[in-house]
Amino acid sequence: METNQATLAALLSEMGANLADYAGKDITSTSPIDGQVLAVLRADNADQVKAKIDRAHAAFLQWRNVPAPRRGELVRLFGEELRLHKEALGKLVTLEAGKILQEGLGEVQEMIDICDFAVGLSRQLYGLTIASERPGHRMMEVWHPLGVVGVISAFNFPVAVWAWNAALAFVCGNSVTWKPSEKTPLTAVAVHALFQKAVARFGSDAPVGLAELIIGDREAGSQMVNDKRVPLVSATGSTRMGRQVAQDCATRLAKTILELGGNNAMIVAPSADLEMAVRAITFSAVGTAGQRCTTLRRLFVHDSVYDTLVPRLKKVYAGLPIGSPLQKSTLIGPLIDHAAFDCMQTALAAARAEQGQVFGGERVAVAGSEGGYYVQPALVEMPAQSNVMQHETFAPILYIVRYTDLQQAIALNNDVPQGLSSSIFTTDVREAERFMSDSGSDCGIANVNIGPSGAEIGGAFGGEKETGGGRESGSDAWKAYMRRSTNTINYSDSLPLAQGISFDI
Ligand code: UN1
Repeated sequence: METNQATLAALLSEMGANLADYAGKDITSTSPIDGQVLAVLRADNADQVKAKIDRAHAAFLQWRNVPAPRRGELVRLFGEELRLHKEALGKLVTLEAGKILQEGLGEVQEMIDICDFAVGLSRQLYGLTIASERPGHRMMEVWHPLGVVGVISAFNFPVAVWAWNAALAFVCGNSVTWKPSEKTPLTAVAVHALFQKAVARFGSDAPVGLAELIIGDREAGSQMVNDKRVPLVSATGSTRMGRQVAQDCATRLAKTILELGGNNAMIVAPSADLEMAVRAITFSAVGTAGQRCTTLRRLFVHDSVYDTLVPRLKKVYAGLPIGSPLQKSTLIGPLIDHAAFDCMQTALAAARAEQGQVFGGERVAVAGSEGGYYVQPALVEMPAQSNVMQHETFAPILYIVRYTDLQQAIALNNDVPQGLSSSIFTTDVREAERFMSDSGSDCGIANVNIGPSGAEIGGAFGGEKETGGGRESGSDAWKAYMRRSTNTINYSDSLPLAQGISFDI
């Protein structure tokens, strides 16, 4: 505890974050590494949440008038702060979320990448010109800032998810209020401090309140979701939470970007490069201790390669280095908490009851980290895609099912309530194309010869069905953060009506 707390203090001070500003008794940040308390913070009460949204709204009214390329300059400066403090923030992610150092750094790199993307975007918020049916008329489409964007983020990507949303929101002319997971408030405090450093360098045209951090529980989040000055809520987390956000926003007809549960599959076809498949399966099934929304959870293996692939996987799984994520050699860090461990054990018991053969899955003792929940990642051979496989369990459990026919495997890929990510390993171009075709995978992400996790920020990120349907990050995801205005301009000296209607007065 002493060591982690000393590390925490050093990291926060390097990033210019002052924990005294947040000290309190409401929200406890616990390190999953050893289960020890890192800090206790105060929660914002209803008045404080309201004041933050007030400030964010006032900031929006100014920020929308700052030219977009200038807005991009602020995001560029923020990207510089992230580059300078990548090690510190990455390590703090490790300390508070339990990711291994490589993945903590990777998460900060995703923030840097989206900043770069957003800076370019700040000069490319393109609209269309449209042919008018009337003589002497011009039609065009213009994108305008939207307002305060409310962001709800989860513990497993405690800093990158905010950045995907915020970097786009800022260049689009919006302000942002952020309600991070109660499990990871410290990383949010650090990011907020780094953003304020960028604001200080930027100058006075960045209004106070451009970025507001709301520390609190579900109630604080709910207050933000229900505030009519927040036209867009972007929420990442459980399907249960997302359903509530969707209902609340629907009541006031606000927009949402929902990034909810995933139940991602991979098909390993007869022609697959099995060496590559083993590496991709392992990274996507056990990386982040199975706690990514893109984690590989279901594996469909063709009958002809099953007996080669599955024993190889078991061999790799048996040798995985499990331990403190601060140790360079570790590949599997802890689960976030005791509750996550219980969910994993419940799912494994259900799998056994459904005739699953479980390999691994037990708790692993790590010396010096007795309070942490470390597990041996589980491989579960299932006779069929049964009930337990319909659910996302946020832990490293990989269910394996044999298949004989590609159409059947694609049907299994799609036969779950979630629709985030999917992949196929094949060197047969016909199979690859079928998997990505209109009658192929129904997910937001469909990959060939890579796993379902670890997406780059340049593509639109999100999924269908219970995953929520929203898209964040690259491509044209920025459009969700703006409002579209269609303008028709008459530069003639007559007033012809559309559809040829005659209306003489
Ligand atoms: C998440 O787990 O919430 O594709 C997001 C990936 C990461 C994002 C994961 N870029 O795995």
